Amino acid sequence: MGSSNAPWTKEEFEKRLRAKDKCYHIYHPFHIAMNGGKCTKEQIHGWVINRFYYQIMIPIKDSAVLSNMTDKDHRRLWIQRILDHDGFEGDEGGIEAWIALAEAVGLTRDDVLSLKHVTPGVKFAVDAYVNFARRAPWEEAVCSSLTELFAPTIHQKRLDSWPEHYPWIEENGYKYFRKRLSEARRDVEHGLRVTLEHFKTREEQEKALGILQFKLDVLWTMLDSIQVTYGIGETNAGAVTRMEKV
Ligand code: AHQ
Repeated sequence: MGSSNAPWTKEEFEKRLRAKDKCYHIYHPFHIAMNGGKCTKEQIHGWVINRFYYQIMIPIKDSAVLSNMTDKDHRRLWIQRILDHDGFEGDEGGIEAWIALAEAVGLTRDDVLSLKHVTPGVKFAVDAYVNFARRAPWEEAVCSSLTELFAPTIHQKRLDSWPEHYPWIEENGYKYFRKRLSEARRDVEHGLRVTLEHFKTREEQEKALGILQFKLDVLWTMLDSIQVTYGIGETNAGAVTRMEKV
């Protein structure tokens, strides 16, 4: 039996990172309702509009990480993430694909671009993620992106369940989720290699688990704020009316 502070083997470390799937936002009541067909059109709109803020901040976050990355080989891999969202000649990218999702659910381009319906809670959670990534050592920021270990499952769940639950959503809206299935898997290949390599002592490995938990909490808190604002189902269960801004 190794001493209590012996580092985990890479296999054990990866197992503990993956075990955090139980805290993933696929299990949040709002996502369970959404993927179960219980959300109203207005709640879907609220989610698309608020998640847009997350989407446009990802390339900003990734640019901050890139600026801290001192190793060319890692930058060559990481820069692809920015292109995935911002697009490049011949591929409009993820931000445009998210706007296509917005139009497919019946929103306008301006409904998302204006950011006027982004809730304070979503903004604070996303900004906490971006500011963490700006200041943390780049390997820690890479570790925080490992929530994408669990992302293919949630993208696939939407592709499998939304068309039957929400037949009014146009097919063109699903391209973003399809795109992420391969991009998330490719991201994770790099992110996991960096994480398993960088966090060596038991204390560092425990810190990595804490960083992953922080990002899981960012995603969870975004949905808390969306649920409180829009509620769940026809009765808007749980929604809280905010005071009008003075
Ligand atoms: O669409 C998503 C995306 O582009 C990213 C980038 C990555 C990161 O750098 O933290 N995380 C992430 C995620 C995306 N979609 C979320 C979803 O539920 O649709 C999942 C989210 C993630 O798991 O971190």
